[in-house]
Amino acid sequence: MKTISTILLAVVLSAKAFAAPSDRDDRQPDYTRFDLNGAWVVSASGSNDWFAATVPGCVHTDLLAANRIPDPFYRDNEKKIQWISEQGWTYRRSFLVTEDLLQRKHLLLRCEGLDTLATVLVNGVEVGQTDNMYRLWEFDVKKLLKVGSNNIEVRFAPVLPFIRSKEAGQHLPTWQYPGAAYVRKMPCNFGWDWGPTVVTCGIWRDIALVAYDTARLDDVRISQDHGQKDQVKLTVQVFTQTAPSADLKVRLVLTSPDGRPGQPVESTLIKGQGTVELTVPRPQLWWPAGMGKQPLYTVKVDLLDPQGKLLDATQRRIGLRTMQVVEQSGSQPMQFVVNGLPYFAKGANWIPADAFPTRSTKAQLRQFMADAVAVNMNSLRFWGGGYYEDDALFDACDELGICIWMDFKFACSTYPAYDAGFLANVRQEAIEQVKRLRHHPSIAVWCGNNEIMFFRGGNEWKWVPKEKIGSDESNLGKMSTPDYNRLFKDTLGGVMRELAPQSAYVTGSPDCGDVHFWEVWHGGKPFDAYRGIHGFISEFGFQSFPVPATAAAFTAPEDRTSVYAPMFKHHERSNRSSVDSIDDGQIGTDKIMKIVRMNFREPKDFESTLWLSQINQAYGIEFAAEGWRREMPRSMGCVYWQYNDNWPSTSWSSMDYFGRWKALHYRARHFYSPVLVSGDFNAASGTVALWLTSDELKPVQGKLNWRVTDLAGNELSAGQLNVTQAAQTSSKVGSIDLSQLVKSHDGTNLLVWVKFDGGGKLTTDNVVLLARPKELQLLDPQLSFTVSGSGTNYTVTVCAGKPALWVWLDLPGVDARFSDNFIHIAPGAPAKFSVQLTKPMSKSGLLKSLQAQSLFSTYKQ
Ligand code: BMA
Repeated sequence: MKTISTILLAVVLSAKAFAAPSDRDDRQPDYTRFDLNGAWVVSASGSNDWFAATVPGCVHTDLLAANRIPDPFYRDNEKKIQWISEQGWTYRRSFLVTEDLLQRKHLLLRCEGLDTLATVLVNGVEVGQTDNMYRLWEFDVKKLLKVGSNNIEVRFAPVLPFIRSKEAGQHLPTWQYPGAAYVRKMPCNFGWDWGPTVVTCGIWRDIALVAYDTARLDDVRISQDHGQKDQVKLTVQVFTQTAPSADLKVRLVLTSPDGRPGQPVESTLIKGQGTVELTVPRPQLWWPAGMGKQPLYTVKVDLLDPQGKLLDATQRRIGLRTMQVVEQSGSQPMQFVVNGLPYFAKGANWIPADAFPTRSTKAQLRQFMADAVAVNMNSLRFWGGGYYEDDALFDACDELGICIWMDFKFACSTYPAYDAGFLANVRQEAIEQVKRLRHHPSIAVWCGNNEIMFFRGGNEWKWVPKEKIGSDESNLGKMSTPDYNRLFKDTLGGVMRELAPQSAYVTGSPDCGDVHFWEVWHGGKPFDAYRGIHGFISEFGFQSFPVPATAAAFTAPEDRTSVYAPMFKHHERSNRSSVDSIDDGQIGTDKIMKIVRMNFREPKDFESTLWLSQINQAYGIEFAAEGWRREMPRSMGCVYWQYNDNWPSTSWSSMDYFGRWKALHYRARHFYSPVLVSGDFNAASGTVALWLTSDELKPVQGKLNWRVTDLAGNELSAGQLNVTQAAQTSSKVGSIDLSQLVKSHDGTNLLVWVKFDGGGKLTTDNVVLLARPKELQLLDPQLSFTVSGSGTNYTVTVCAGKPALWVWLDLPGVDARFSDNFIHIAPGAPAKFSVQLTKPMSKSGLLKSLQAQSLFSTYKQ
């Protein structure tokens, strides 16, 4: 291991590289920024045992990199690392300051994210204390710096003792970790019912020295007026921080989506503020994915002194669109309206992609968003128990057309809304986040919180002083309406009205008429219960086990014998919100297995249990989604819980921690397809109603074919319909009378194959089951495949000798992306899959590893 002196030397030397400002603008404005990210050292506070640290980062990832702790995500190592959060940690580095820099009038230390209770010192002098990981902190350090080497130290106090003492003074009713709501720190850091307890600390976003002389830009606020035909008027308000006497102007350039800059427009600032109006003729509107394109305009803002010298520069990338949220009223569900058109929201709930946020790269975040569009989603809800996500995630959504339901980060707890200091802290947090993010066209709605006012089962949460709670457990988790209103309506709502009046804001989910429906998973009801719910369903879900490769990443071979093996179960959290809770994964594992057994037959081994749990999850969510899409506009949103994972685990996700698609993610491509063909079997009449649901903005025309086969694949009946489906509608387009066939063959021996041929992406198919999958008398599908291609790109054609349900390809041990999986294949109708590999592979190598499996192969025979 390196000694501390070599590390410190390396840090000082590398600081020289920071003499050039990071590129805010290539014309070198007067406002300059000197990056202090990179190599730091860290030690347990008070112990002088320094080791290398990386900023941005956190103490857990630094300890891991220094080989001082085992991988927290492996087996139950999580339990062994809880000590980290009980003590303080100090980060330190040195940096060089030049004479020139010291001459600047304003010299600030800018910390864009300190997690969480920090004391900041420069050259041994305290410059400030922080208590909110979501806020930006700037400290005037001009008087403290000197030419040559300087040092900075950030001391993090442990939050656990702090919240314990607060909680002892005043109990905060919560579903979260006790007292966690006292600190403005990512709630799921303390553990959640899908994630580990890793209470981190550290410098988790950029840190820099910034310098300017006369003035710098503070805020750029852009509003759009779509009131006139064929043009959009932009009002750009510019706010600066400036010397009172400074005489300044701004120059704005609007660049069109194809990169052509418009004429610069200049305006003089009065008292450091100014407004510029721009007109966009023939505007290209921004649309959610599937409804149109995502053209992005750029507003470049230069701040100039009277001589035209560039003081500061920034830019905002915007999309031209109107977006409204219509809250639920009467039988009209809550819905989104973009550019005047209501649309059905198809998506899932996003949680932090890693329990250690700084490990997620821009490329990974973008891939996550691309994987949403790839399965025909147009919406993601950025859930309230995480952190305000990185710019890169919003940029990707802007570019790809994913509409964001943006929760402020409050979840499942009461908060000290009676405390003026707490409210002031939150207000500042909201101001900064709204300023940072409001221009993103992808943000469809801002929302105050997750599940606070109305918790599962519709209970109102009231905040009651400790002495009144007494031993009455039913008072736990309650907050008074005035407290709720003060925080979510007045404070957050107030910031929205002031700073983003054109953005939609709702106080909480689900208290704007959206629905969190948990009667299936938490309530133990069968999937059929989804048919009894209507509206905008913003949460519902069912768990599955991870894919075998992911299971292998967090377990030892002996843990992979049963889903009840303790180390495997350790990564199932449904009935506990932190590592200390009593349940050990038993209840959640039982829930999965109970519903798997209700719908499917007994799996043959450990791996088959994993796959089958995924097929079961996909089966349930597809059943729900089809129903809600079919009844559009009675229902206008289907946003399942949950999109992703923050560690390798058993959870509600459709894509796991490593970005691997589970069966549900593959099936989402089908049940969210722009045109959905589906069937609804009525056992009483023996008929199948055929439905066509279209999200297209133009009428869709094509042929709908249906075939009925037995489970040996013999065709028993077939038909065709010519269908025209009006734009954005859903209707029953036909009905098949199967009463005779049901009598002669039984529903357990029949399948209805439906296909709508609308051309290209409008061609879509489906299978209608007349019985629970468990009852189907499946035969060995005799799957075979042929492979063509080379290197990293292959096409696999899969044939089935008998009807094959939920067919998937797998390449154990190889990183591959499949164009599709978990599809139904009829005899005589081969299916093509494209396979993309990260590393080239020979055709013979591929043939050796490639496996085609189906529901049948998961069963014990
Ligand atoms: C919801 C969420 C999360 C939780 C999930 C599963 O209601 O808002 O808090 O993880 O249910 O229980």
